[in-house]
Amino acid sequence: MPFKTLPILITTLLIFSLFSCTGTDSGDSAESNNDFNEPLPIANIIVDGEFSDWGNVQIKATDPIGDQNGSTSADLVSYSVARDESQIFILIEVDGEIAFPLSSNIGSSGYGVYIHFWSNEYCNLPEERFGDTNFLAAVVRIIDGQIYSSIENHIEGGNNELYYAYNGSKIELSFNIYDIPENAKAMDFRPSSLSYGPNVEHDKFSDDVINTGCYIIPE
Ligand SMILES: [Ca+2]
Ligand SMILES: [Ca+2]
Repeated sequence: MPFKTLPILITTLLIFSLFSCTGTDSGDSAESNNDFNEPLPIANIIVDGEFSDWGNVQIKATDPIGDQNGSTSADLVSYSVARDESQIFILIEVDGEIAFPLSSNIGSSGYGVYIHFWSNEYCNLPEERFGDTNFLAAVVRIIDGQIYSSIENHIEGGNNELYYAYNGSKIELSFNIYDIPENAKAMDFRPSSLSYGPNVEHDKFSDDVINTGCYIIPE
């Protein structure tokens, strides 16, 4: 019955076109190495505030310069991610210098990365994203003159160890690979500069995973 099968055929072609665009075409954004369905790069990173160990790791995504609220310490420029057999590493670069607080006229502030987990390998199907409470937040912030760091586990609750070191315009972070939830197939990273209180001062990467990219989680 051609009149019945035609709409089905059109729908199928539309769905196929959609997947062709979002799933396999990675060449649209010149600034970001946001290929989908790629593994986390492996690198020997030491969290020590010295950054030559990132030399072979491609920048994953960039953020515009000058789009922040407040000082250049809040202005995110790029981020990179890597792993070894036991740790996930994140490198964030800002336009100014990494600073705690972000500037002298604000109090509690710092840097964070929101890490979402997906049950498919492309981070591209909204219904496949784990629930909004199912993510990690890696946060380094200053409170009353003291810097605190933790990876807040929104899957099981509680905070785990987040290591950090910074120097000049960059800060590197690491956390244990076992903090990744079971059954997650892929993850995306949303770096942010953060401030708390009346003088809002921050910047963040796009909430669109098309811009920030996606990584397959190692088995
Ligand atoms: Ca290092
Ligand atoms: Ca920026």
